[in-house]
Amino acid sequence: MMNKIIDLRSDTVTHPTLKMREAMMNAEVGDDCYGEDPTVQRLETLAAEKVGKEASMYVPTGTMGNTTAILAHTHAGEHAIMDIECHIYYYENGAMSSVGGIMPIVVDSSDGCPNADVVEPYLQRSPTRYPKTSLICLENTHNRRGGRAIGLDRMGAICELARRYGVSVHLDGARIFNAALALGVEVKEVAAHVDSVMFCLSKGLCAPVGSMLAGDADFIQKARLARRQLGGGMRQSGVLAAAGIVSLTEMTDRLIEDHDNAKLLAKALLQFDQLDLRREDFHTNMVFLNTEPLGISAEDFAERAAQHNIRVSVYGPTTVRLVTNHDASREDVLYAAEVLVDLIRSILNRAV
Ligand code: TLP
Repeated sequence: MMNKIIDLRSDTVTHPTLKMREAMMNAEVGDDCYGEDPTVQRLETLAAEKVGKEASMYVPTGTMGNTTAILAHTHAGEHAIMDIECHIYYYENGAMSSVGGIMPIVVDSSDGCPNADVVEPYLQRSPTRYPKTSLICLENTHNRRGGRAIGLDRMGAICELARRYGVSVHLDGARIFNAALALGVEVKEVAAHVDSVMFCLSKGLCAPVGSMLAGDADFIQKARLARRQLGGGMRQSGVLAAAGIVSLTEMTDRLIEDHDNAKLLAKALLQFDQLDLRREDFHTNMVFLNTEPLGISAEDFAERAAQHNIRVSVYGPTTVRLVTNHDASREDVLYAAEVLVDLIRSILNRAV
């Protein structure tokens, strides 16, 4: 058994690279609440350029980025429409409601991008008799939909509808660089039709901390007030932003390795017809596995994998998620695949 623990729970487990640590040590800093941190300013300019927006703001987490966006786009008592499996609804502890007074309308769509014909009736409702719907939230790549990269045609359709009704669109693009890579387009194109986009530096891009929220200058001004309300105004945050600059300048192209490794992992698992996996479902750096055909819970599967030093995350009673990342090399992933294949084989053999 390999001594090293191969951690495939998430790409959030990645450690900052040596270059990041050096950049952090040498970062020029100032009090960012006075607008005086040159490293944060460099990061914000660079991030805005990358996604083709006027301005951007550095936030400690993706969750805070999404919440500040919702606060800046809406008023208490309004509705926001989103996919039922999206991170904002599923994982963010109701921040939009508890902090922003926003009521989510959740819709179900197999690829995670709300369908225009399902959304339109909400936008047509009488403003005097119903709450106003002021925001649509999208997610790309879509985490709980298998790390799926949602096509630009799908995003375009919902953005066009939103524009027709004067409704804003926010994109949770935590993994927007993975999406662009999988779709074979520029990151700017993925963000082109949305009003705001949040993306994370701390996932596959390996920064220790931090996400960016981008949009037009007026929107980012409002978002800065919302960030302060949430306690997200930071001081000499250039120390952290320095790592984010390395993320954006040196780490985006390498995400292809994560995608390739996920495909290797998926390929090994595809041999089990019982698992009902489909090659076309592996878009980016995630592999989801249903443990039901194995007759065991996801919890049980994760425990057995951990006994072999492979860490996976439990995503539901019978759903396991594996995420390839910078800290698990191709060899590590091939080894993990071998272990998991053996494990699944032994479970299936015992079941007959
Ligand atoms: N996702 C984490 C967990 O919270 C599930 C993970 O391991 O994938 N949007 C999306 C699509 C995300 O996947 C995440 C984190 C976030 C937002 C929030 O980012 P952070 O953790 O920085 O608040």
